Amino acid sequence: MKNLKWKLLLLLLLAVFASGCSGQGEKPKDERFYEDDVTSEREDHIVVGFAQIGSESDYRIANSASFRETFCEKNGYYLLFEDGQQKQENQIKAVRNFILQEVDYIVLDPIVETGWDEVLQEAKSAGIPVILSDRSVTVEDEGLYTCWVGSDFEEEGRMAGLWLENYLQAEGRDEEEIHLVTLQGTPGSSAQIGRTAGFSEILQRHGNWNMLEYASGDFTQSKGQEVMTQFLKSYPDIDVVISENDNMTFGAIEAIEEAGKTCGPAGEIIIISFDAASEASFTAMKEGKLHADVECNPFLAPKVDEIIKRLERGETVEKIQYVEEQCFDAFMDLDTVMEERKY
Ligand code: GZL
Ligand code: ZN
Repeated sequence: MKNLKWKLLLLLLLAVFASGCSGQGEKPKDERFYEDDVTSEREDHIVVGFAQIGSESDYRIANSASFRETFCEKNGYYLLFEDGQQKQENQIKAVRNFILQEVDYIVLDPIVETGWDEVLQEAKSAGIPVILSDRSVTVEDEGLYTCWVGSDFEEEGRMAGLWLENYLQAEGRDEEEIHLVTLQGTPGSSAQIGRTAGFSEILQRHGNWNMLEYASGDFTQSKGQEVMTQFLKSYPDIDVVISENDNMTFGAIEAIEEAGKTCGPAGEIIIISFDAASEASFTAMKEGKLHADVECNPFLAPKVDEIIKRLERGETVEKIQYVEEQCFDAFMDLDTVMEERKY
């Protein structure tokens, strides 16, 4: 019996040395790059956790691609990318996960403006800087985030209103009673709040502009089509549709055509959109189905990259950093515009 015991012990010792798992041994390479284990990345990468909203629109797809392209290994980054699937609680969970993993920076694109104080306080207590990208937050203490880089949504709304003002003047319709409806984006999101407020500033200047109704299409094509169908049933005379993003616009165009009506410069209903973040929106303008599209620049990652590099050098950064944007319309040389842009 005794002999057997010695033999078993010997076998066990051999097994331990053979596998080299004395506990201190180097982890096999593939395990080192396991998604959730970023500690091994710390030495030579800036570890960034990005809590993205979802994939609800062409803008969002372009915005996510911008982050994946910019925050790559050759740029000195290790990116943890979490898709919130359009739910705030998923984004909050993602931020808590980044804190647990002790990332160097958290980038957050907050789906709505409120409900972030607690989790941003946790990030601050963990000493992790938070950079807001695209949409912004309303919090008690502005010190809970380092800075926000994105669009001036109110300016976007004003640009849409001014474009309509000029167009109606040019058409000799500046005294006519104009009936408008608005497809709003996700209620409470910075883009929805800003675009509605900015357009409303111009709306107030025209007693003959009658806004029949605001309703949310949640920035998606299907909801946009559903709401536009409802609008067409409720109002026999719609002169203008303000649609707070292109995907809702594509849905609205379908609904208008299904109702046997037409829109765009070639049609009877004026339609103005936001984003201009995909080829489809420029095609809609070239086909005469869409009058104007206020750009919402999705390529924010290079700006966030520049901010992080400046913070790494110990520099301070401005609290708010707007990206450049313009209003495109069907009457421009859109072929040239598209050549100059990324699509
Ligand atoms: C605006 C962005 C909005 C886009 C929509 O910066 O947050 O969210 O306008 C997207 O297309 O869904
Ligand atoms: Zn009318």
